[in-house]
Amino acid sequence: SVVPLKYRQEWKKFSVHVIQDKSDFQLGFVRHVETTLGRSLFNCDDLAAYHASARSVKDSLIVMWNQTQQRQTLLGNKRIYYLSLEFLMGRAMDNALLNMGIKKTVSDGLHDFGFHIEDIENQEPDAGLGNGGLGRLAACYIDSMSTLEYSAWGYGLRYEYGIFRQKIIDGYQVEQPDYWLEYSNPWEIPRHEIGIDVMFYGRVEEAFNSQGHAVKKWIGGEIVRAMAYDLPIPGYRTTNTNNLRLWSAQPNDIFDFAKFNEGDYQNAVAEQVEAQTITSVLYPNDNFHKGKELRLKQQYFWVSASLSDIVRRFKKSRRDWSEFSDSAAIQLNDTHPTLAILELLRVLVDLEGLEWKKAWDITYNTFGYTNHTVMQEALEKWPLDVFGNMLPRHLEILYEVNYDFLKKVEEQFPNNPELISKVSLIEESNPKQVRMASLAVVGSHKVNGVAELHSELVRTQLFPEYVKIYGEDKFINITNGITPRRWLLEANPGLAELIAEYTGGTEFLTDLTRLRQLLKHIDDPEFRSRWSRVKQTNKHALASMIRKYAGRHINVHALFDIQVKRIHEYKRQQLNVFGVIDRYLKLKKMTPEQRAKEQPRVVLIGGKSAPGYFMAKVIIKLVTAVADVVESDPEVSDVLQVVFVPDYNVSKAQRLVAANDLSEHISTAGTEASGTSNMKFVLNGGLIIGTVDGANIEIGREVGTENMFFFGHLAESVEGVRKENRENGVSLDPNLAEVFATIDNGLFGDPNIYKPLLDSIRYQGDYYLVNADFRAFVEAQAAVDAAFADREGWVTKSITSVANMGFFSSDRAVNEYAESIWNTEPLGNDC
Ligand code: T68
Repeated sequence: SVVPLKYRQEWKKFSVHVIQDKSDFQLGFVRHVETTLGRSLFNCDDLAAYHASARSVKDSLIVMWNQTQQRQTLLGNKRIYYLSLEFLMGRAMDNALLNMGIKKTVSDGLHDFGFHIEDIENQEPDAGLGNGGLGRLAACYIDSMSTLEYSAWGYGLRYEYGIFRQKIIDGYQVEQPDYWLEYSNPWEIPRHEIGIDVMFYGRVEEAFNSQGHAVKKWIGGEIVRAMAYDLPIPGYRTTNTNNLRLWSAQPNDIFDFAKFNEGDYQNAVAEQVEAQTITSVLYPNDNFHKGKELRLKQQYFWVSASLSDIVRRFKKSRRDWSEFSDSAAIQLNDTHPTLAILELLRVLVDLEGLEWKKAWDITYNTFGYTNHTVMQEALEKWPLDVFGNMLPRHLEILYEVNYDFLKKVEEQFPNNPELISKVSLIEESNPKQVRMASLAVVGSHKVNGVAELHSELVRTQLFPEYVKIYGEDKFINITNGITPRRWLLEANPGLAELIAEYTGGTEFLTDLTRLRQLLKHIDDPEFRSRWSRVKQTNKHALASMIRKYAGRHINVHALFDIQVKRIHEYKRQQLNVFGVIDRYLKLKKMTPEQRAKEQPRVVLIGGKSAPGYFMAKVIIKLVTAVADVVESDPEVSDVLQVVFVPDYNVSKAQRLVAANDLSEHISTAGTEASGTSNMKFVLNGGLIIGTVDGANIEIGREVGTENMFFFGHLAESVEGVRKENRENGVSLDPNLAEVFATIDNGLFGDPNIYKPLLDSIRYQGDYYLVNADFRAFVEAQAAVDAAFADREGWVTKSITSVANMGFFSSDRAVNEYAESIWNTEPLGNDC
């Protein structure tokens, strides 16, 4: 299939080239309108213009992608494979234009045709293939891996329905399907030629190979075909364009011939169509494991297709198996892809005929595992019977791994049955369960947490026995990071421009520590006033977004206080809203003169609840009810506004972070592994009110605790408070008691709606320490008001914080992974 040398000159005359100037873009644009879309200048609306623009830009991306893949293959460096069940990408267009450095070119080109680039970009639906932090982290990391010129691929699933759209009806969350592919996805390249058959169920038989050795054969199962869709991931200011490969389950021509022969044609076809459901929908839970069989099927489908692809690529290089882990590093983004450990063993032993010991060493050296939570309810476990029925051969392999592992443990720590039962890969419960986190630890050469405190808790609370067995060095910390391209340049172009002017160029976008240069100008009145003006402009922009999506007019001169993230009891939006009610009650007790002296505040709360998470839905209802009461009370609405931001997603996040004065990261200490939105908000010039949890701690260390509003119990005292609550009951803080009384009295509608939420605190032990942290929270909010009243002081805090955020770039994080887990280096600009 290779074009012979003598024809290549001719071919190259017509090679597509990357967009250089306006007319390159326009040529592509018009060609796509008139051919791909089959339209003309008589019926090209904004949507068509978006699709034509995207396709014109994608043509360039594909050229860059092809060159990158050829170069990477030629150089033969180790490839990084980032396996994540979620990639929360958001929109692609603006990011591609900025990374390729052609935003102005495209904007001008569109303008010449009578289009405005913002309107065109607004046509793009978010790629919402993730729930929250974990999925967005994967998106930031692939951006950094491209930008830093690592040879890297992401592997995930191409869900037809991403995270649901959230409607608020009568104050309640209502879920609607997110059919993001409705008008097709112009950024993807369907790879019809890459189809991989994945088997489920069936049985294992003994057979003999050509050398007469006994081997296991997995046969007779249901087969589903995985088809690849590729998304080119451009780096910033480099042509290095990595690949995100998403698998889609396809109906195929592999038939149930038994049924077919019985004349049951329709059912044979129907089964194939049914197979497609594997990739139809993203599971909408965050930090919660709900053992659905289809979820396990998704996981194996994705893992099997990805590994078969990785192994095929390795075999093409004709290197010896002993070099596999020098040629590939596979990172497990949480336990969701942990089956990959068993699958690689199966491929190496059953299909490639390697000895067990050799296969094990290769596997162990290839995998790294990132843990994202220590909360018990989020840890993946699968009932042994479900597991063994769907993946009979993998269960055998699991037993073998477990046998070898426990034998070693027994040698190391003889006569310790308690230890053995704690670390076994199988929990002897009823029913028995496979412990996926344990398998991930045993099968990976490094395990990392995502912030210092979290990594400490991983070592001491989650896996202390494994630390004893393997030693400390296997368990490391890599604090999360965010990409400054999306979260500063794209989200806040005004601030990025100002920073560029005062740090001597745009280098800070690839070396975020350069933000420190801003400190030199901290006393410069011109710089300070421009800093404030940028924020003010962003607040106006957010106000119009809020008008559009929530129908509320907000006061742009008030302090913007924002809490946006998944709704979860541990993230404690309920603490925020109780604080708001407390503030409201205090305002109501004031005279008009007193009220006029208060610091005006707009409290914005947004986020999705898992559809089956009852308590989270109650919290949303309470926020919307409080918002309505405050809004319709003319006595307070000048100094306090509350808005629930519906359908929070990545593109809305970009607007919100740019406009924040204050953001809330107030999880019960020890529960939020890292948080990453905390980094985004501070990078955009806001301050944090937060608990001593996750990455808040390190942000405080970098920017200075005098620039943060910390409050609440520390992680080490949480268990003590819980115990005290269990034994002696919860004694409510008087102000919180008043808040509860107001709710019970019906100010926010039927009190029965909120009773479960209130009871969980006052009668059921207050597991999340809402009561225990309430007073400190209210006091910290008062400190915020006082600090904001000193506007100059606040600007100083804002500039100082931004200047010290360099550490939180995902470029730094990815370099740490490369150095301490993947053992690889960037390709370098040597080509
Ligand atoms: C988040 N985890 C952590 N999980 O909560 C957050 N879970 O502290 C951290 O910053 C972030 O990961 C990145 O490390 C999640 O987002 C999930 O979304 C999830 C999804 C499915 C199942 C379990």
